[in-house]
Amino acid sequence: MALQAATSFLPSALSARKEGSVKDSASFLGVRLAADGLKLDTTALGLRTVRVSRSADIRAQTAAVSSPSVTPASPSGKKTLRKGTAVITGASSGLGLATAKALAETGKWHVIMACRDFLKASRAAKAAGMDKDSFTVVHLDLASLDSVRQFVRNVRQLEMPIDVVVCNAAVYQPTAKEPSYTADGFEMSVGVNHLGHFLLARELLSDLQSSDYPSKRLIIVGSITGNTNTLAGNVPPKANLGDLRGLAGGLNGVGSSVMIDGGEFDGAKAYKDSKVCNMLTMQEFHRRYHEETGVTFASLYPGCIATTGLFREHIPLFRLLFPPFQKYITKGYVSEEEAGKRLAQVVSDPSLTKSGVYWSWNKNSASFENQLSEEASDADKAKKLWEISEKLVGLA
Ligand code: NDP
Ligand code: PMR
Repeated sequence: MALQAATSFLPSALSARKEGSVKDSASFLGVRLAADGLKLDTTALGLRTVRVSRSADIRAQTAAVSSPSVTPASPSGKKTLRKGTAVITGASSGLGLATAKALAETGKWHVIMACRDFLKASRAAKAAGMDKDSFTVVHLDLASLDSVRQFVRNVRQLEMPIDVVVCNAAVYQPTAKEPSYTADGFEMSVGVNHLGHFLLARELLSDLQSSDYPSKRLIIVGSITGNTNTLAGNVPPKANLGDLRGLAGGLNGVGSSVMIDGGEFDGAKAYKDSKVCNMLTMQEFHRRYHEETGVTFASLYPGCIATTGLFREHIPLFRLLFPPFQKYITKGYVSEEEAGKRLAQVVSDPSLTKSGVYWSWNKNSASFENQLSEEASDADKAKKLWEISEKLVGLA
């Protein structure tokens, strides 16, 4: 019955699209969708210049004691690549865990699981069958800039090279009536998903740069819902950073808005805005640092992984209907395992070394370079976002 309710709305939404109507709309679990002329895309369905900082010195020293990226020829005469080390934030569930597992299973990667709940992460890795030598859990709470800085110190003490960093963790608060805040007073979704990762990525760039691994990568997970050039990205509330006046005011609700564009609090919009920030940040990193550092910067939409903990705060009816809706109606559904393989590809596949790309996968699970929306590819906005963000996290 409930499923029927969910499925019955959709043909009208899609047929409205087919007919190119600009007025038709459909409602799903209380959400109104205006399908106004959208492209239905179910397949996509402290370093301004790189300073060699003290941290880079530490990495350089540790690199001297760590194994070189290519070990000498074995008796068979074949050179082998050393194990890569990948830091993955939010590896205690969903996409992050599936990616950690996929990488660990190859035997070619050691995963640093950067998680806020140490015990949950260790248990999750064990339950996923990950070999105990294939991962290290290091505490990271992205809702605290102090925790991010502490994480960076801790991870350096492991004396492992850092070859890939994956900014994956996220919170989504679609039902929150009031905003909640990080330890530094930022609205939670943008604070965790964007600002915490911004500081982390900036700090670890020098470590990536000093790694001797052949392909060093910084990956920031994006999403279709932040891209208004897709049907999914046009489900209200739509992402929109406006002129970033709320962000510039500190997103703290004291004398400034908690929303990036300066509007009223909306948890679902805050998440989508944060994903736009993630995709803009990846491109700004690419423009500023790709040539200089050789690091590949990438983002992706892994598919709709409708079963993950991301929807934990959504109403129960949504959690019940969302997976079948995505599986049978939009066909955008992807399992955690498949999504993990996709992100693992962006981490390690030799054919995905192009920098500045937003990856997606088609129905046959083949990767392709996708187009970002106008806002998510706006270079001026990316620059402004970068400059405001570095002030907020204490880098400028
Ligand atoms: P999950 O909720 O399963 O995973 C999110 C992870 O983030 C969890 O490990 C969670 O930790 C962690 N996390 C949350 N807050 C913090 C914090 N303050 N500090 C450190 N870690 C934190 O969701 P998904 O796997 O679905 O999401 C992973 C990524 O995929 C996100 O970036 C999301 O935007 C993206 N994505 C997801 C899609 C989907 O359909 N699910 C589609 C497109 C993109 P804990 O386990 O302790 O709660
Ligand atoms: Mg969406 C091709 C259609 C498509 C795809 C790939 C997604 C992905 N969604 C699509 C369409 C629709 N969604 C339609 C037609 C509707 C009904 C109006 C719809 C509704 C909907 C809701 C209420 N969808 C959602 C929600 C959420 O709360 C999720 C969200 O926006 O989280 C931020 C969501 C999602 N839909 C997706 C994906 C991937 C999500 C999770 C978003 C994310 O992780 O970025």
